Amino acid sequence: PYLVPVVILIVGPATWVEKFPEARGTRQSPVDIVTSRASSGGSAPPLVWRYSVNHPRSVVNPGYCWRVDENGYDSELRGGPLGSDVYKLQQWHCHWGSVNGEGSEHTVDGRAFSGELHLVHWNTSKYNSFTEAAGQPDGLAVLGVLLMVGSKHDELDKVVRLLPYIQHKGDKVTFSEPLNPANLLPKRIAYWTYPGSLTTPPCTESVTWILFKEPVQVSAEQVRLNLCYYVNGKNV
Ligand code: SG7
Ligand code: ZN
Repeated sequence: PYLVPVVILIVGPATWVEKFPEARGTRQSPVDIVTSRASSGGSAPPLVWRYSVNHPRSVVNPGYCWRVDENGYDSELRGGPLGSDVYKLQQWHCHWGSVNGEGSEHTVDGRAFSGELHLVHWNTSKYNSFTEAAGQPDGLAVLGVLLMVGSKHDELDKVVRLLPYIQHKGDKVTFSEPLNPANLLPKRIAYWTYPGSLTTPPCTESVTWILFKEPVQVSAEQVRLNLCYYVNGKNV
């Protein structure tokens, strides 16, 4: 079963509205999930992912945080709230805060987490490219994973180990070991879902958000290394 949050709070930075009119829209992300107002999804089909493991991936420094590009290989997400369409994994990235415990974009009953991982997929059933899909109301599906401090995360550590090599904007390195994005997801599949937007400009209202209820643990050292290399107190 999945839950749909009913009340949506607009928390995006107020000034984005001037440059990006869409930031004034009615399905802006992120939101605070008010668990008492979330409704049960009833008989939604199961959410299914099938991710490729053995293909070349790279991690880049886009000028804030990091992003792992899937480089066009086939990794699929379907089911759940996505109807009959198939979505393909494009990239995944993380958001961290300047203060440990405040980095997540979504909050749950007002509570923030240390960070938030986003796996960005686009609708290949209806659109021809990521760029085209990113402008459509059913174009993107993002899996959100809340990160909290606890034990070390082995899969995420493959990224953390490369951070020293991408310290400057535009730097990019290729992984020398296979990665499995499925290892980034929590064990329990229960999630909240709602129609929302990109969380950064241009804030396009093209994202079906699927936020896992169970947070995933990363070590304090992993959070520290992420904060120290990229965000400098800014969470983009
Ligand atoms: C991050 O979040 C980046 C952006 C991403 C944006 O700023 O990962 O992607 C690139 C290519 O740098 O924007 C269009 C897009 O994926 C918003 O994505 S998010 O809503 O999942 N946070
Ligand atoms: Zn994101």
